[in-house]
Parts: sequence; C-alpha cells; structure tokens
Amino acid sequence: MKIWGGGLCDYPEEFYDCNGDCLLDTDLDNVCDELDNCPENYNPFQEDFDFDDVGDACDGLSLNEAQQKRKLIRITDILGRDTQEDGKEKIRLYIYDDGWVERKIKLLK
Ligand SMILES: [Ca+2]
Ligand SMILES: [Ca+2]
Ligand SMILES: [Ca+2]
Repeated sequence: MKIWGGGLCDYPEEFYDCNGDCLLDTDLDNVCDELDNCPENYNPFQEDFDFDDVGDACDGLSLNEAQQKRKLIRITDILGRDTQEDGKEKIRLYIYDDGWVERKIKLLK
C-alpha cells in the first residue's frame, strides 16, 4: 500500500486526500475504510493470520480461541495419508472440522 507523500496533489492516492489522510477512516488507524481489513477496529498493521482478508482484530477469533473451538478430525502427512499425533513424519497436517488446516513441523532433537 502506498501512502501519499505530500507535495504535488495532481494525483492523490485513491481513498486519500492531498495530505495523505484517509477520506474515510472510521477507526483512525490510518488505513482507509476501503482498504482496511477491519474498518471498525484499530489495527494499523492489518494483521491477518489466516489470510482471509478479515483482519485478526475483527475475525472473531484469537489463535487460542480458534484452537479451542475447533475439533481435530484428522492428522495426515504431507501427502494426505493418515498418521498419528506422535507420528515420525517431519511435517504433519492437522485437519479440523471447520476446514482449518494447521501445519506442524517436528523439530529434530
Ligand atoms: Ca481504518
Ligand atoms: Ca482497522
Ligand atoms: Ca483473518
């Protein structure tokens, strides 16, 4: 995202005025409503852990909550074969009932 740097104002950045201020910024985090992944939550860094374009600040779940709410339905290896929690595969995929997939990488001891 580019931020208008001031000076000439022939072509202000979309959604910004000539001063680099948002035309609309409900939560005052300097990310314009049109670009803000949480228009009503102050989150200047636009964190979005699961990349669904809804920011963490308003995604309705924190990481901890998410893990508590979800139910683990399968553990597979990288090729989609079922494995176990203590499997020896280096990378395991934890598949949850809401479609969430968590990748766990086993550290070598
Ligand atoms: Ca904003
Ligand atoms: Ca925001
Ligand atoms: Ca999100």
